[in-house]
Amino acid sequence: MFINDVEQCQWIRQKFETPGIMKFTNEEKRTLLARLVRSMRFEDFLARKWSSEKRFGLEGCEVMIPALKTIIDKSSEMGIEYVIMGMPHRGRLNVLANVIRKELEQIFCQFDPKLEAADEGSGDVKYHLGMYHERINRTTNKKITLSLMANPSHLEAVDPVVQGKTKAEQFYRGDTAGKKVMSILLHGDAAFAGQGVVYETFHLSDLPSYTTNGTIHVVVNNQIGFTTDPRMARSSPYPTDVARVVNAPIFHVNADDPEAVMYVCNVAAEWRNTFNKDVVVDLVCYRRRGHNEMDEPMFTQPLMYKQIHKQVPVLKKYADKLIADGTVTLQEFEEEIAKYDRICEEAYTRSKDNKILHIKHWLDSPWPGFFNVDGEPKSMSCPPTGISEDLLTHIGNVASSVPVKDFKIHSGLSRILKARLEMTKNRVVDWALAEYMAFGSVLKEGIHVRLSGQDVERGTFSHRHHVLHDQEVDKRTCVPMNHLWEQQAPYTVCNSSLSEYGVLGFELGFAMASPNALVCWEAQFGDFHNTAQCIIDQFISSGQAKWVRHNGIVLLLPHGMEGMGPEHSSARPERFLQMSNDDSDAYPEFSEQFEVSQLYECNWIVVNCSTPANYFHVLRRQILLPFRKPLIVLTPKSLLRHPEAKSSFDEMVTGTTFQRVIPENGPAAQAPHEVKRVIFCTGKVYYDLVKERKNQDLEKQVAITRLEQISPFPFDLLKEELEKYPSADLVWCQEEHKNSGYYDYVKPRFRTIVNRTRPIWYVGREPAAAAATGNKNMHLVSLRRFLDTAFNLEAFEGKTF
Ligand SMILES: Cc1ncc(C[n+]2csc(CCOP(=O)(O)OP(=O)(O)O)c2C)c(N)n1
Ligand SMILES: [Mg+2]
Repeated sequence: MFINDVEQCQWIRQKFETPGIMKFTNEEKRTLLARLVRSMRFEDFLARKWSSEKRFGLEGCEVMIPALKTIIDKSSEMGIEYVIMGMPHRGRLNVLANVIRKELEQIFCQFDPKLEAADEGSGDVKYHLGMYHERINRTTNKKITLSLMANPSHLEAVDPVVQGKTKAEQFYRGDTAGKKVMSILLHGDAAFAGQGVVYETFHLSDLPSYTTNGTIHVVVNNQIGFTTDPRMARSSPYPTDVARVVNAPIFHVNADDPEAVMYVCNVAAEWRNTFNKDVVVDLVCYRRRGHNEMDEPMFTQPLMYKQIHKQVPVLKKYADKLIADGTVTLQEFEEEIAKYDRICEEAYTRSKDNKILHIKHWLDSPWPGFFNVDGEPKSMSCPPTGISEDLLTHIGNVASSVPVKDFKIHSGLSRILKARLEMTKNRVVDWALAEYMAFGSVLKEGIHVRLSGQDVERGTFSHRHHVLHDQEVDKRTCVPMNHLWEQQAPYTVCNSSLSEYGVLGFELGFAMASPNALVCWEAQFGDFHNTAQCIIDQFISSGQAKWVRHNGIVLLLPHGMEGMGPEHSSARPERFLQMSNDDSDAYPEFSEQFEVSQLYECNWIVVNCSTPANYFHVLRRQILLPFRKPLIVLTPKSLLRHPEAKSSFDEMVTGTTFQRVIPENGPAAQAPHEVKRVIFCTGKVYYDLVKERKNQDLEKQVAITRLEQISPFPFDLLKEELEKYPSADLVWCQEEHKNSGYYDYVKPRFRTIVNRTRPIWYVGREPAAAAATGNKNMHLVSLRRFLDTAFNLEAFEGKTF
């Protein structure tokens, strides 16, 4: 890499070019040997006891354990108190045992097929689980906290999650320069060079609201192998070059030379803790076995593996050297081995008593005080989400002002702020102001709010303007949200780099650190979230089921068919709904706390609010709930400025709350027996339907009921609605194409409520391959067509279902 800082170049030169600089005391060499003994004998022990189980052993790179321990020792010496780690499968159990120091019996018992899970959820394989541990670092005698993040199989996906959590831990400690909290990321060589999220994650390291002030990366590089013969230079079928990936110094070191590894790791830790920049340690090694222990590498790399099998293990080589130069005796070495083998045997015996697995013991982020002692929510209710009129007015006034002196804003923005003031006086809000009030009110309650994504400070649709820019002083900015009260939690609003995978992973990690934060990620358009699909599938949808940890991240996904083309129209609600875990066919029992218990059971919440007030409430509910669930919000575009899409303070004041369903409340609701049709819908199409109903003078015949929380499905409220209109047609109307949107999700659930006695007719666009047309005219024609059907009261006559 190119370093354009003379001081840093000199620093590196001095560390590597000073003759004789690599010196260790006998004590240090003995510690290194003992660490190698543990690393090697741990793998041997597992191989002996469970010869046919996958464990993704370290054989060939046993030096990784002393390498990590050296990095942690040095960092602890330089002031680090908390290390957050992310890593793939290779050597993970060894890291848990010998770096994090998870009790060995807890690891061994995981190999028992009869082990029963005590927690809810589906669990995960042993080499994916996380860990959190506070201990005393034996070298420095200082307290150190180590956390290894749970991860999916998807290589490198955990990287941005680790960085987000690290950033959060730094933020909550006021550790702005990263002097106390640090992350370490481990990589395989193929994954490091092959997965774009590695690059996306590196790219975050220079952005102020995303930097973790330097990360130490360790690559287990078993590609290059021990041979210089290029025909045999790869022990894996994925040709890559580690050096091409990053803009950070890379220290390549021979993994067969433990002292060189120890030296380089010390330098890397010093580098990170001196310059607060990323650094890569490339452990160039070989892999003694196949990809996992069941693989036969001789199938595909016969000559190379013949050579590998001739290699003397690093432990033996290093022990021979220390014995030869008199640093240890053979007897001391053998005793060290016998001692560790005994520790493993004893733990193995104890592990047999463990018949129950508590995934809760494998949490990477404890949330002290949030749950009760049994890890359950402290209540099963949610307080109403409305707030006092005074608060609404105060927040509205600050949102309309420039709270610092001599600050000149753009005249266009002055108009926007004036309009906000006017709304506040008139006791109404639009979308942007409702969001302001939700964020502002939770800040008052000590909840940190973080909003991240591309161009979120201004808002993609230029509606938000949370950061004001002085028109006369370069780079002078002001965030009025941080001027609401003297005592308030901080508000972070930050434009991200152009990344979805990396940034969404980062925010998810941020949200993991504490339940007392409202962490929101906004996509530029909802369509783009699919570049972050792995984070959505592997962490957000299924994270709690696999790893127990709740997460309250909010995804704001601009969505709506407005003739803006196939990639600016759809947040693909159908995909979120398809992954929702509520049962379409089970008729639920309606208890008093149905709303909250349903939320507690679900894997995430999907909403599409039709009013600013409801958006305000759902954001506040997210924090007032006694547990955390991811919240997916389909957010509007044209409704941001729609004259009808406004809410009165009356819908937000104390006593009001989030409405999962907004029932028809016009003339049709006054005489429900005369209603011919009930149209159920969600989101923006409501406004088109209401307008059309008025035009056709059908306000008595057609009721329109809005579904605001789509999943979990509000069976209870919809049942009431359905029973109210016994002789009406039931219609689901959506603007999305039939194979997208909500229809496939809502249809079987409506049918469950009516016990399959009445049909729920579909009105909307035909099925289509692309999410929307790129032709405005075609868009309008299809809109006209489905609105006609929606109000044609004979449309379904005689049709069977
Ligand atoms: C995103 C993703 N793609 C593919 C895989 C399947 N896979 C598992 S391990 C592996 C090879 C990894 O090689 P490397 O990163 O060098 O690690 P090593 O096993 O050599 O330590 C692959 C392709 C995966 N787990 N994740
Ligand atoms: Mg590899």
